[in-house]
Amino acid sequence: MKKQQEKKLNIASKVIHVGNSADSVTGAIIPPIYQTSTFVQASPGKHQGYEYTRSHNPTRTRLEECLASLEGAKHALVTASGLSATMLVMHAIPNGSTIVCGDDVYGGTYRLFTTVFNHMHNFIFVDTTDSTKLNSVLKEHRPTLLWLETPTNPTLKITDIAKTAKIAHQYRTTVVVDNTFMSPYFQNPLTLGADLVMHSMTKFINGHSDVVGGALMLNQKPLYDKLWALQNSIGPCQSPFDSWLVLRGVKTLAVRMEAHQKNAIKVAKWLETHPQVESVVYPGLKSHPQHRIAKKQMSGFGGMITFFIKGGVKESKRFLQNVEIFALAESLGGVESLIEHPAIMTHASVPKKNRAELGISDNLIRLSVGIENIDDLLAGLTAGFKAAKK
Ligand code: P1T
Repeated sequence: MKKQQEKKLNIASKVIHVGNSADSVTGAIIPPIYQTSTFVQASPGKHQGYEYTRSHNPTRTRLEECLASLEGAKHALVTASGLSATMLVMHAIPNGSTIVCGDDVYGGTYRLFTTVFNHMHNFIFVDTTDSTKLNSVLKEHRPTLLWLETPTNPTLKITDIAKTAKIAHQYRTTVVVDNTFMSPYFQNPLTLGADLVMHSMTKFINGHSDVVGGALMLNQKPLYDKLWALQNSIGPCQSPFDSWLVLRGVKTLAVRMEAHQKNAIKVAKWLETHPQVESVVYPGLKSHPQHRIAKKQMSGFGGMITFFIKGGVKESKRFLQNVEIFALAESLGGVESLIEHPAIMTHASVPKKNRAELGISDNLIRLSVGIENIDDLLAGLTAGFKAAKK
C-alpha cells in the first residue's frame, strides 16, 4: 500500500491492511511465514535485502510496517519481548546516563533498571504525575532519558504526556512512553510529543496470550539505526512465526479494544457499588484522580482495572482462589479475563517499602477485563466475593 493512501486510513483499517498486502508471488491473501534462519545469495553480498533472520526477516518487516503506522511513526523495531525492547533503549544511551523513571512501573521494568542497568546508568524514580516535582528533578539532573508508563502498572496513575514532554525537552531529555496498557488504539504518545514509544506486544497488540514480544516506534532515523544495530548485535529478535501470529492478532485490535473497554466500564462501575470493595481505580471513572487528563490524551480508557478489596491478604487470596471466568495469571491484554495480586505476583520484585509507598498493598487486585459476556464476568467476580466473605 502507498504511504499516502496508508496515512489516510483509520486505525481499524490500518491494523488489517498495513503490512498485509497479498503475497506478490502467489497472490495469497495472508502473508507467508518466512520460517527461515538464512537467505541464499546470488554472489557474495548480492541478496534481495535479506541475509539472516536475526538482522531482518520479511514476516517481521511486515509487522514493523504495520506497527509504525499504528503509532504514526516512521520506524518500528520488533523485539523478542517487551523487556528486551527496554534493554535496547538502555544500551542505546551513553554509559553513565541519568534516567528519570516513573515510580510506579511494571515490576519487571523496575527489576531490569535496579538490578541490571544500575551498573551502567543512574536511575531516579519519581511520581511523574506531579509536574512541579518532576520539573525540579529534571532541572536539577538534566537526564538523558525520561521513562514514562501511563497509565502505570498496577495503580493506573496517568501522566500528562504533552505537558511533560514539553518540560523534558527544555532540558534536552528524550521522552519514552511505555504505551502497553492503552495500545496504539487508545493512545499515541508520539503525536503528544514523546520521542519513543515502547510496547509489550505480549499484551493488547497481540491480544491472544500466545506470544511474547516487544516493539519500539519512533521518528528519529539515527536512533532507530542505533537500536536496530544493537538488536542485530545482541540478538533479541522475534521469531518469524511469532511475528506472523502478532500480524494476525493485531487485525482485531480495534474491535477488541472497544470490547475490553465496554466490559471494563461496566465492571468498574459494578465494583464501585460493591459492599466488599474499598475503592476502584479505572481511568474512565470520574473518581480517578487524573480522569481529566485521561479524557484529554486517550481516546478510550482501556481494559485494566485495579481495586482494593475490603480486608487483607487473607480476603484477597480467598477471592482470587474462588473467582470464576477470570484466570489467576500474570500478564494482561488477552481476550480472556485475567486477575492477579501484584504484591505477590507481577510486582514482587519491587521492595516492600516502595510497594507500601505506592499503595501496592495486600488488598490490591488487578483485573485485565477480557471480551467475554459481561453477565458471565460479573457472576465470576461474585463467586470470588462470596468466598472472600466466609
Ligand atoms: O513481558 P514482556 O513482553 O517482556 O513486557 C514487559 C512489560 C513492559 N511494560 C509493561 C507495562 C508491562 O505490563 C510488561 C509486562 N507485564 C506483565 C507481565 C504483567 O502482568 O504486568
